[in-house]
Amino acid sequence: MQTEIGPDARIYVAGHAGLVGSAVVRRLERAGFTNILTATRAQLDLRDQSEVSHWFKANRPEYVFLVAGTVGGILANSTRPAEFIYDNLMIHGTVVYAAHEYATKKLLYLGSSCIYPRQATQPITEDQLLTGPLEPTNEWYAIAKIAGIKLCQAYRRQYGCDFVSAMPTNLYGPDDNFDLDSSHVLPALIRKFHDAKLTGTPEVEIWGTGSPKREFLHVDDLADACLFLMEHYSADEHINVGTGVDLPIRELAERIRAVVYPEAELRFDTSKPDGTPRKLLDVRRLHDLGWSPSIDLDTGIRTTYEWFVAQQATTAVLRGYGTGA
Ligand code: GFB
Repeated sequence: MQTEIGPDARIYVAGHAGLVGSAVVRRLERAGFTNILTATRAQLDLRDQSEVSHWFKANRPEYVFLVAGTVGGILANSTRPAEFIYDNLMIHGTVVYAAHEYATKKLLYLGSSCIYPRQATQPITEDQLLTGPLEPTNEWYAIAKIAGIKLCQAYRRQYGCDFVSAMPTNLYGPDDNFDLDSSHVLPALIRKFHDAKLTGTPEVEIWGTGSPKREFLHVDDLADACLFLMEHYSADEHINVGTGVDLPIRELAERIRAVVYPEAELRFDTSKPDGTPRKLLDVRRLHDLGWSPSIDLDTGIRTTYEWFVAQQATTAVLRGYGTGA
C-alpha cells in the first residue's frame, strides 16, 4: 500500500537533534518537503503528556517520525537503567497518544535490534520477538522499545491508526555521540584512535574480548529507509532495518584503525562487558519490499571520521583554540 505524502504535508520529526532525527530531517529536505516540524527539548518535554498534547493541538502534524529517545552504548545502558526505561516509555507513550488524539495520518516508530532475545537464532527474523530472555546489559531499554511496538499495534488494533514500527540495527554517522562514557562502539573507537594519534599513544583500548559481532548501518541509509517505510509500509508487525552483514568488534577496530591511525596496537580490556554475542538482523522482508542500503562500512567509517575531524576543528575555533591563523 502506497502512502502519498504531499510536498507541503506537516511532518513532525520527534528527536530532530539526535543522530537519527537529524538524518531524517536531511532526507526529508532532500526529498523536497517544505513543512518539517521540530521542537527543541527546551520547547517541549516529550516525557510530559500535557505538553506533548498541547504541542500536537497547536501544530497538527499529519505524519510523525518518532525517533526521539534516551540512547547510549553498553556502559550507559547498564549504569543508567532508570533513565533508559523511564524516558523511553514516557516518550513513546506521550507521542503515540497525542498522534491518535490529534488524528495524525501516519506514524513511524523506531525501535532497536536489542528487543530480540539474547539467544535468538541468527539472522534474527521479526517473529522472534518475545521468544526468550533479553540481553541483561540493555534489558531496560529493550523493554521500553518493546512497549513502543506494542503501543503502535494497540492503537492500530483498537482505533485503526496507521502506526508502524521499524527495528534498526546498530547505527552510526554524522551527529553521533562521541563521548566515551555514553557512546556506542563505532564513534567511541573513532575518538579513541584519533586521540591516541594526537597524543602519540601506541595502544588503543577496546572493551571486551573483541569477539562479539555487530551489524552497522549508516544513519543516512536508515533515514532513507524510514521515508521508504512511511511511504510503502503499513502493517501490524514491526520490520527489521539493517544491512544483513555483521563483523566481530576486533575487525571493526582494525577497519577504524586503518582509516584513523594505522600504526596503533589494539589492547583488549576483558574486564569490560561484551554484551550480546551477536544480533544480526534478517532483512529479507524490507529487501522484498524493494529497499536496500547503499553506504558500505568502509566508506561510512571514512566519511564519519571526516565529519568528526571537521567538527573538532569547528569546536576548537569556537572555543578560541583555533589554529592561530
Ligand atoms: O555499541 P555498544 O556500546 O552497544 O557495544 P551494544 C558494542 C560492542 O563493542 C560491545 C564493544 O561488545 C562492547 O564491549 N566495545 C569495544 C565498545 N570498545 C568499546 C568502546 O570503547 N565503547 C563501547 N560503547 N563499546 C547497544 C545497546 O548494545 O546497542 C542499546 O546497549 C542499543 O540498547 C544499541 O540496542 C544499538 O551493541 O552492545
